[in-house]
Amino acid sequence: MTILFKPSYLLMILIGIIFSSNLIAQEQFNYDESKVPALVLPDPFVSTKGEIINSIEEWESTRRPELLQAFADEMYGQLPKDFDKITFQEEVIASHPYAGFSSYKLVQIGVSRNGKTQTIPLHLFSPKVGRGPFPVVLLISHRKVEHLINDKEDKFFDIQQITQRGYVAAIFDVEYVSPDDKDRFSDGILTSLYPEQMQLPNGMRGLGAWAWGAMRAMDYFEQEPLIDHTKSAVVGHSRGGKAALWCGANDIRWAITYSNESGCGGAALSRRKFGETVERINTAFPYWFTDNFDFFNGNEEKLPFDQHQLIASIAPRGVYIASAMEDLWADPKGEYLSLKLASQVYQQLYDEKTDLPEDYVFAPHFHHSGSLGYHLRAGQHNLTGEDWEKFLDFADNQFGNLSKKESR
Ligand code: GTR
Repeated sequence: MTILFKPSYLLMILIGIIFSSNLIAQEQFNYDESKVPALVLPDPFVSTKGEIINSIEEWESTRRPELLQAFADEMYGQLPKDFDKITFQEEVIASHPYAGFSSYKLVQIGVSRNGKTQTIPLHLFSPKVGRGPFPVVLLISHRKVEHLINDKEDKFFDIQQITQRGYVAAIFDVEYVSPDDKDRFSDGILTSLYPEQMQLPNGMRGLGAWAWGAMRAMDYFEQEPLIDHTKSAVVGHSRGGKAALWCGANDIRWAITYSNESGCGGAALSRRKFGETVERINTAFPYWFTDNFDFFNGNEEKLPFDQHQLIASIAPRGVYIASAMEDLWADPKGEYLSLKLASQVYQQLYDEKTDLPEDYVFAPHFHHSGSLGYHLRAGQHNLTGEDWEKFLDFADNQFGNLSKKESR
């Protein structure tokens, strides 16, 4: 008996210590709106040389490229585009949990550069109803794909809803591009294909590699007759949502970019310092961003940009930001403000009539307005069936797919 009691007693003490130290750690972060500093944000419409940007031409030839360059140099690292060869090896998998209404194909994407090859498995579920070509949503996943496919209760990758609404559901695990691990992140393309990036202070790191991986999936979509790649969306949750924004901003082949609860380093404005901060993210996840980003630890005001300008760089294509009420760590209000500020570029340059409200309401709500979408849902940090439902509603509108939803 004593032997049995001792470990559980110790365990309780241990849990107590972990719980209280976690509380202390959380208390160091600001969750009080009144403590958010007055925001002085860099202007999307003024170039680094001080020129006023008045036209689509000036935005696309000057401002957008210089913003993307600054984000690459200081935050996400370079995004190499060159490789020697890409191949797609397909295998149809007949037996799977969604076989009643969906076909499963596993595609091995092989990318070669300088005599080395990286292989990335891409999983595709396509609707059995309808003939296609189908629109596609790609999820950048840092969770194990095998689990997501086999656990039908987990809607993180909602295969049933996505395919039954007439979309191809595609997913890859970042493990095969750059493992989501401090000690192993360079084991993927940063060793096999782009080793020189590791030597550069503005070199590619984890998040950039994941964005690169999504771009290779798009290379596959472009040549696959089952897929209408002009109706494509890249989706990421949290860390994946940061990578999705970086991907969507750089690669104009994506019609919609979805960034779910991406917070610091994603949709949230860094200068608000609400919830996770630049210093905290660089300390906990030093392998996500380029080395230069460390300079901004506790120094957010010195950033030559803020995250609204990353979202604006996606214009005029679709952008959707989502937040959850219990996810203060990701700063829901900061995520919304970024989108709202980015909407100025859609309105003033691209003449879009977006009408995202001025004031942020901290209650469940959504706005789908032209190319821009937002929702705040009740509950915790996660990607859920409810999020997918809103995402697909927005995509239906963008792609004129309303009939598919109605005929379900
Ligand atoms: C947290 C991290 C966030 C977010 C999240 C996630 O630990 O601080 O930036 O990316 O993980 O990916 O779920």
